Amino acid sequence: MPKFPPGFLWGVSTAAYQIEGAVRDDGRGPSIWDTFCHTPGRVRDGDTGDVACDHYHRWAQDVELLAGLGVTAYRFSVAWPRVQPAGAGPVNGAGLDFYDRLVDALLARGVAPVPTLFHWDLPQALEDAGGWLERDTAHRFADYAAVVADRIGDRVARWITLNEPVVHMAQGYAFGTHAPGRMLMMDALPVAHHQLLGHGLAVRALRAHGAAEVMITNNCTPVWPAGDDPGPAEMYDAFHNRLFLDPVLRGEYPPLMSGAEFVRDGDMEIIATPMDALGVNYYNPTRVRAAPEGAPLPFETVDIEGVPQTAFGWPVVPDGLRELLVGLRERYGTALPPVYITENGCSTDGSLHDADRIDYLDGHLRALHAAIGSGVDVRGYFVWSLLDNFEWAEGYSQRFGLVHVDYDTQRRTPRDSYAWLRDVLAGQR
Ligand code: IFM
Repeated sequence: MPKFPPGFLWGVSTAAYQIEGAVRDDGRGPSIWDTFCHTPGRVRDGDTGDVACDHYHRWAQDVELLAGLGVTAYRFSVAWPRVQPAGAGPVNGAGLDFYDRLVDALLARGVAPVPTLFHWDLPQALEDAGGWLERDTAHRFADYAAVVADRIGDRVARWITLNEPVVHMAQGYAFGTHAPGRMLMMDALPVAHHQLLGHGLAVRALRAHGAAEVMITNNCTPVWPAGDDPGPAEMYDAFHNRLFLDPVLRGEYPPLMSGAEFVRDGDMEIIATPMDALGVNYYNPTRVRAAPEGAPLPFETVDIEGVPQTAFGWPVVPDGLRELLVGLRERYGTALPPVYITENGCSTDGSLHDADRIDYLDGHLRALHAAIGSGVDVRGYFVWSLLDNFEWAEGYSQRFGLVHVDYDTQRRTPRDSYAWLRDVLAGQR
């Protein structure tokens, strides 16, 4: 593996609902994912995050796995319903204690904590009041950000506000395949705006608490037209990428948001509050063509053929990461802050001998190195994920972990990819 720049951050990522379990412990309130999972037919095999990887009780063992891997950073998410069970008002000290202990344990092992404040587990009480369709949720999010920063901000330098707001809007509110399961199609657009407003307000709240580096994490994809007409691909690009990048980096929306009455005077300045970095999650490019007449959206995705696929059926295109990063630099120029790849990884058949994951990571790291070589300022890379975990609507059917989890016994067994990455990281020191 070629050498990455000095000080480059090496990490792995997880998210609260996907690993913690303990959904009723120590005062945690219900989240939209608890409700969704317990609604028959929503999640494959009726799986829930009730226990997940039991990380809430086994966190110390998981910190040892991180230390053994030799990462210098760990991206985890804070469960809003653990900290503020009703999403507003009373704070649950026991919930904060959990993250406080985790941060201390990470620092003791030389691992920088990188918390994400929202990775989709909205407190159910806020959803009952309208969720992200309501502007008030943005203000509640900023209050919650301040509560968390007040407790662990003295030891945390880098913060992520939201994870993949496009996925939460599209799957949660437009198509109904994720919690909260609403099917509003284009009427879900206020969810984009209110999440971004919450992001901007949270950036300000975190700064007021002395945060050194604040970013948003977006899911980004290079978009490839399926035929001669670039129109559908441009529309998809606007919906998936630009809707969440243009406002934070340029202070404006792409035309698809024109005339939206929920965008108020002053909102764009808040949303464009300068960030110190941009988090990018990359999995694969997307090929797009026009949808048949009468379809609810004007575009549809098409399989990318002739390349390997992950267990999820996602195409493996390592160079797409280089293409994406170079494209972002061309599009945003000096407005593009330093980038962290905050997720990249693949699901496999679950075997401990995961040569396919090693190939995936090796290819993507080389593509990342090439992007850096062509001048994109990338400061770190996080593998999704440390452990096999609850993969949302797919339940436990997709295994993304460097470490295998036996869900009957909660036994953790490092895969071949864990040893491979440990050796790669040793070579980078
Ligand atoms: O598991 C998810 C994660 O929660 C968000 N990014 C994509 C991952 C794989 O689907």
